[in-house]
Amino acid sequence: MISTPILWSKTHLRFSQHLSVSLYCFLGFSVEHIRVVNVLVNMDRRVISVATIIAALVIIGIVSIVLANYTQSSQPTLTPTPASTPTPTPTITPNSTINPTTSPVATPTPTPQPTPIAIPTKNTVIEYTYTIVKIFPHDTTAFTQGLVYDNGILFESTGKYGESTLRRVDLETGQVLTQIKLAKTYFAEGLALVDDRLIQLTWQNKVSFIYNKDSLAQTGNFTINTEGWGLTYDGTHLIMSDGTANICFLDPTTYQKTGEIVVKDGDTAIININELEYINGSVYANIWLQQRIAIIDPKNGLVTGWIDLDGIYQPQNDDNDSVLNGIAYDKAGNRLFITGKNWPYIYEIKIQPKNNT
Ligand SMILES: [Ca+2]
Repeated sequence: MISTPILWSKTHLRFSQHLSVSLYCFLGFSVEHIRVVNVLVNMDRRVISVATIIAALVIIGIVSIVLANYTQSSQPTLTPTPASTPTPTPTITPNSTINPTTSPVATPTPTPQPTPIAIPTKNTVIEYTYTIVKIFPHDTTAFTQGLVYDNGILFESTGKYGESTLRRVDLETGQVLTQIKLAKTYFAEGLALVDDRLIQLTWQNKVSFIYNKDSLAQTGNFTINTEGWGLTYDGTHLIMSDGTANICFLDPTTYQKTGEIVVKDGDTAIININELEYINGSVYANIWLQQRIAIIDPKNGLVTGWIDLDGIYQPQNDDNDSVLNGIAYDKAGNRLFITGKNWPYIYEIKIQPKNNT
């Protein structure tokens, strides 16, 4: 008969043995080691108890470690986030618009177009046409060689030997208000107004006459070295043509030549420059026997435009001398007048580039 304490001890011993074996198997010990343990267990109950306690503590520790690992492994794995690649910042063009009410559909950005590079031309010449604003009467006996407007009055120089005159004409009625006749030996040409002086050229007489603009009384004369064709005044200089492509500048007081330009359309010299009118920085010039007016830059002589007046008036008698000649400008009223030799009309015209019509 086995006493209770002994039975407990044996039971406890077997439990401890199994526990130790399981523990050491778990820990990976060899069977040889298990036998050693059994030997140790059989040695002493106190050693067995201590071993049991150590085994229990070890099991608790292992279980704790396993549980801890399990808990850790059950946590979401924090995958290192790869370094974010810089996202290109969308470029906001100045013209792009943001509409918060619409879906963010990318608006095509207009492709910038290369700015056309203006290639300066050597000489830009504008072709003008005209419209008639008003028609005024004109004396058909007036062989117009010079025309100037001043405060409602047209001053006119007429040519031909034996017929040359200087006259004051009422623009509206065409009535000749005052007139002087030149000697038969003079062929009158261009005319300009400098303050209260009228300057009248002669064709081949190498002389110019000076008059009071109100009385038309001659107050003087001066010599010119070329033929006289057209004349105008820009406020600083008298500007004179001589039938060639040359235009010269004269001092308006001494009448001495101060400069000269050659009228060219591109590389082509324009000869037969006839009656002149200075208008807002340009010199407008009739070209003898042509139905057009040249617009000339007085700084360099280059033609900047042509006014095509073809068809504005056709002489009835096929008189080849009755050609376009005579330009006057009303600066205050911005009115441009043109006429011709022995024409029955003076035309107030407006000009505009042909490509705008
Ligand atoms: Ca004129």
